[in-house]
Amino acid sequence: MEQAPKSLRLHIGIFGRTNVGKSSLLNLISGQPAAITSPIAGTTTDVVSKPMELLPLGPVVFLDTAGLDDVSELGTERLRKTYKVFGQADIITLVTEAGQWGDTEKRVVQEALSRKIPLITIVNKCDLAPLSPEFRDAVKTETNGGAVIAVSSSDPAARDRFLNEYKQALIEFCPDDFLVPPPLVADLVAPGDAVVLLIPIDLQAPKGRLILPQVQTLRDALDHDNIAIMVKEGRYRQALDNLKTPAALAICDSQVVDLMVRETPDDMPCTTFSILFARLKGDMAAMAAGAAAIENLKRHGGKVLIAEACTHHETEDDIGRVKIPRWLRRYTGRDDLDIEVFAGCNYPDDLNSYSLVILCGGCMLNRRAVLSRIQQANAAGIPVTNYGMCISYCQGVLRRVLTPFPEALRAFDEVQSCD
Ligand SMILES: Nc1nc2c(ncn2[C@@H]2O[C@H](COP(=O)(O)OP(=O)(O)OP(=O)(O)O)[C@@H](O)[C@H]2O)c(=O)[nH]1
Ligand SMILES: [Mg+2]
Repeated sequence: MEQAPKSLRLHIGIFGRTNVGKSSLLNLISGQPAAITSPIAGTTTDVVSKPMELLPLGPVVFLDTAGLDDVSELGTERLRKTYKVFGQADIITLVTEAGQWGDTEKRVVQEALSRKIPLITIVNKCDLAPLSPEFRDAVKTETNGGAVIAVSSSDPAARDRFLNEYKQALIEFCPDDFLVPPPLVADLVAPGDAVVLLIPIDLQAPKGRLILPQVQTLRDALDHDNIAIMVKEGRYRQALDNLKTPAALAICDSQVVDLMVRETPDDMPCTTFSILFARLKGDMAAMAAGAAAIENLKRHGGKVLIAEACTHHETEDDIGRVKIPRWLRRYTGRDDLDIEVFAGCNYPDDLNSYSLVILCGGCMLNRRAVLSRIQQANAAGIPVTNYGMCISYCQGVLRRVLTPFPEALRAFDEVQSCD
């Protein structure tokens, strides 16, 4: 995590009056005493910089500043340093208290709006004065619809709930640049390497074309100067045998994953389009850990949410409505598994009744939307995975197709070893 270059970290500037609890908020978020706090106004003098990893968002750095209303002798110098942070921040967190909205808060909002930096307002010390709906609405109006979150930052018990709400707001409001996805295959193979793509052409395959994940992966391989070979699963072995230099990677549609794994030499990396998309659109490690939680369904049963992003025409052997439920029931040996399917924008607000959430590959969703769904599941403490990972798990080959991704493999093994 410490290796992530600074420019790729989301810089979050924390601003507000002296003594409002900016440093206490930083300490609550980081879960450690990163900044000195005290009841004396003007405790923070220099900017305190705290890098951390905020999953599923990624690497961030918090910049805790001196109060903007500091009128002490050294105040001018402190103000100069604080103002510099406006120039570094990708997102601004304004800390205030219930009912407190004066020149300082207006100045922060003005800086944010004029620099087009997204703003999240934290109403702190809610143990002393709760956030009223009227004040929440007033802040929303003043900040042009920015997020408003209540907290009591001196209370460690408030951490989980607050962090979940805060992360959801960061995912919603952070600039697009910080949602740039990792590559599809470029970091897995070298230019000139052969990559074999296994594409089943079954009844579900759309007439006359390939589906988006296949096209995107093919394009990525070509962009990185790979030799891309596309075959139906029946020609996979022949394609491998015909190559003078062994292929560096095979990628298959999850529905033929057991065939690919059976026919791929042990020392050749292989994976699935779904796994590549878990990384491209969301958080691969979280989804690998989520797949391992299918084991709990075997033991305890439960309710499963299948969330499909698009509202395609339902087919006889529909992946979300028919095939995945069938695989899950067969693997867990539970015919009574309660499976609910939500499609399109339809996504439940409350996930608490579910034991597992299975998202589709998300080819029609952007990274922000998938991360938001993952964070919602994380917040509810519900494991989350995707279609392809679920299929590979039920076929007993997920570990094999995760091997090109050590971090995801670790997350998967950790859950398995806890069982
Ligand atoms: N009751 C209550 N006290 C809080 C809360 N958050 C912070 N405090 C107290 O408020 C005082 C100021 O907190 P700091 O975190 O130092 O505030 P700051 O905004 O960083 O202050 P400066 O660095 O001086 O600008 C400390 O005594 C904290 O313990 C809260 O949620 N509730
Ligand atoms: Mg401080």
